[in-house]
Amino acid sequence: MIMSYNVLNEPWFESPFFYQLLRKKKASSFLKKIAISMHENGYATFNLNIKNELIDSVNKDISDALKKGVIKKNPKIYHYNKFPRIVEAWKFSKNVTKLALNIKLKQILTFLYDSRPLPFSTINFIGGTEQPMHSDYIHFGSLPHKYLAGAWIALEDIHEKNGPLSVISGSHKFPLIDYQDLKLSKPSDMSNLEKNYRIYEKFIKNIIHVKKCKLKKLKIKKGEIIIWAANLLHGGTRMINKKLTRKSQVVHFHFNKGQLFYNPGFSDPKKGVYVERKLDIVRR
Ligand SMILES: O=C(O)CCC(=O)C(=O)O
Ligand SMILES: [Fe+2]
Repeated sequence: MIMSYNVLNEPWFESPFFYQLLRKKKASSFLKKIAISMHENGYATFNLNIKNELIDSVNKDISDALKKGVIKKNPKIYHYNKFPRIVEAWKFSKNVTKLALNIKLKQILTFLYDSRPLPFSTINFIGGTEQPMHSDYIHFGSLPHKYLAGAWIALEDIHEKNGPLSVISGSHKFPLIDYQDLKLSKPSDMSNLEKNYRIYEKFIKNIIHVKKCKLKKLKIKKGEIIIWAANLLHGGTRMINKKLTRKSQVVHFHFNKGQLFYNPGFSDPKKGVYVERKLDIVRR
């Protein structure tokens, strides 16, 4: 636990001075386009020409592990349907690791955060999550703030019926919310954390309602990638056809500029109380 740590030094693409900063950057138009999308919308989608064979190998590794029953899952409270959320598959699959450590993705994130990306939490999905809208910042905090990104890779074509990821463009600029803002006290166990998290989810739902936010479904093709900024609201839409699959892999990244990574579920940032998260960084 670390007390009274307070620095405001956010990633440059989140800065109000973004366009001035961008002008000074030497980078390809591809990188600049992604930075503009991250600044304006809080997410970007692109194609890095990931080999089809690699994706098929990831799918096979996950399906084999499921058959053997050797997988580790997210806690129950984050499951909203029968489909498992398989965490840390990189520990048994070289292909999951290879995908998570994609060099071009690393270059993009390094440019955006001006810092070395630290890939630390992989989740492999078989079906759509149907997870309500949320910001990953309620799960993973950093100091300085907002050194967090998500990268979501489609392992098959994503379309209307298999539960695409949806985002609220621009919501990364909404104020950071923690449990204390909602007047919730520190949970003593998972069941209390669940109570808090459900209240958080309702709060986000209300925000979306009163602000009349529009959800955008991102129907991307196999091999394409979505990245999102720390505070972007996103979630899994309904799987209209429950018989389908929606294979995808998420990697969360913190960055080397972060001096402390914390678990907001058990922290009280405004009082300077942070429960540190030791990163289990994806490595070969
Ligand atoms: O894939 C989804 O539907 C949601 C995943 C997600 O929110 C996450 O991994 O942060
Ligand atoms: Fe998320």
